[in-house]
Amino acid sequence: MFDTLTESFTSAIKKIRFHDDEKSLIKATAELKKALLKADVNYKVVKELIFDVELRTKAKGIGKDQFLDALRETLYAILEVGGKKGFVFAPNPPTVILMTGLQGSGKTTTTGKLAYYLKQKKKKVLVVAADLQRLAAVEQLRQITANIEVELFEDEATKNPVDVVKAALKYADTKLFDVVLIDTAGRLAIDEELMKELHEVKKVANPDEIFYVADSLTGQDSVKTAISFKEQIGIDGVILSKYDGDSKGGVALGLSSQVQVPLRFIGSGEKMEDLEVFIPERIVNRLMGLGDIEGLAEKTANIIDAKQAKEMTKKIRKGEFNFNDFLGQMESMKKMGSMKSIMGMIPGMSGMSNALKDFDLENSYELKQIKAMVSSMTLKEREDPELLNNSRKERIAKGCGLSQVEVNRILKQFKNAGKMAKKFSGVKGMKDLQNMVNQMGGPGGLNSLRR
Ligand SMILES: Nc1nc2c(ncn2[C@@H]2O[C@H](COP(=O)(O)OP(=O)(O)O)[C@@H](O)[C@H]2O)c(=O)[nH]1
Ligand SMILES: [Mg+2]
Repeated sequence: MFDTLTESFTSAIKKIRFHDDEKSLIKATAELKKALLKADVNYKVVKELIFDVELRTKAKGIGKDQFLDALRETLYAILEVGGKKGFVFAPNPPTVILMTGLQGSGKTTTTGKLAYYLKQKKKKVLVVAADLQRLAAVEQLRQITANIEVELFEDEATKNPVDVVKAALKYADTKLFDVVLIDTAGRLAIDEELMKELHEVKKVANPDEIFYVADSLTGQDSVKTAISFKEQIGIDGVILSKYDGDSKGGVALGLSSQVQVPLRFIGSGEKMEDLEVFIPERIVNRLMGLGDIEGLAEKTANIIDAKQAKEMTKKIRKGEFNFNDFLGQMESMKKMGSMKSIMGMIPGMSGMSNALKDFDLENSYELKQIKAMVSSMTLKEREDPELLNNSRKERIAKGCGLSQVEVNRILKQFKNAGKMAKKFSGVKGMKDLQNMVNQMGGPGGLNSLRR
C-alpha cells in the first residue's frame, strides 16, 4: 500500500540537490509536482500543495531541511481535515455505523473487514443485513460473518430494510453489543430511489456515523460520488476500497481535502484482514519514507497477542531470543500477510519492499530448512542455542538431512537476526535501522534474501 506514492515522494526528495537559492526550490517543487501528478493526485490538490510548500519553505528560509519540514506540514494539513480518525466509539454503546456506497464499491466486504477489525479489539459486533435489493447480498454477508465468527442479524421475511434495522437495534440493545454495522443496498449510480431508501434507513438507525465506501479504482469519480453522498445524506467518514488494484494511490492523498470528510480506513484486498486505519501522521511518515512504526506494531499486535509481544520484546532486549521464539516469529509473520506490506511500514524500508515482491515466506526454502533443523534439535538446544557445539551440530545436520555447512549458515543467520532484533528493540532502533539500510546499499542489497 502507498508504494507508488511513497516511491514518487522519496524519489522526488532524493533528486533534490538543495542549495540555498530560490532556483533549487523551484526545481524541487517541479520534481514533486511531477511525482504527484504521476500518482494521479487531483490537479487542484497538487497545485495547492505545491503553493503551500513553497510558501512554507520560504518562510523558514530555503534549504533541504526546511523544504522537508514544509512538505511534511503541508501533507499533514491536506490529510487532516478535522473530524475523527480510525474507528471512534460512541459514548454510549452500541456505536451504530451505517455503511453506504454505490453497488460493487465494496460495502459488504468492508463491513466484514470492519467487523473483523473490531473483533480483534475484543468488541462485540453485530452486522445487519439491510441490503435487501439483491437476493445474493444476504447470503454474501452470511458467508462473511460466519467466516469471521461475528453475529449477523437478518430477516428473510421482509423486503423492507427499515424493519430489519429497527429489529436489529432492539436486539443489539438487549444483547449489549458494542458496535452495530449496517450494510445497506447500493445502486450503480446515485438515483432518487436509493437516496430515499437511505434516508429512511438513516432515520430509524440514527447512526453515530455514516461511512461512505469509495472504490479507489474509479479514481476521481469516487471523489465526486463521495461529495454527492455527503451533500445528499451526509457522511462522516470515507473508506477507500480496492487500494490494492492498479490504483496509483493519488486518490488517497487528495480525498479528505476534496470531500472535506476524513478518510478513515483503506481496504487493500479481498481478505478480511486487508483493512488499515488511516491516520494522517502515520501516512505522512510513510510517504516521506520514514516508516509507520505504530501501524506496524498494530498489525503485529493483532496477530501476536499483547502479552506474547511484551514477553518477546523483553527476551530480545536481554538477548534471550531462542529458536522456539524464532519459529514462532516466522509463523506470525506468515499470518501477517505479505512481507511487502510489512516492509513498507518499516522506516527506510519502503523502497525495499519491491525487492521482496516475490519473496514467499510460506514456501520459502529457507524457512523449510530452518524448521527441519529445529525439529532435529532437543528442547534444551532450542531454548539455548549456545549449547550447540560441533558434535551437537553434526548430530543435528544428520537428523535433518542438511549439510553441516548449511546448519552453520542458518545458525549464523539466527545469531545475526537475534543481534539485529536486540538492536532495533532499543530506543536507538530507528536510527540503527536506517544506518543498516544505507550500509546494505538500498533495495538491491537484500537480493540475497530472495533465492
Ligand atoms: N481487490 C479488492 N477487492 C475488493 C476489495 N473490497 C471489495 N472487493 C471486491 O469487490 C467486489 C464487490 O464487493 P462488495 O463488498 O460485494 O461490494 P458492495 O456491492 O458495495 O457490497 C467483490 O468481489 C469484493 O471481493 C478490496 O479492497 N480489494
Ligand atoms: Mg453489498
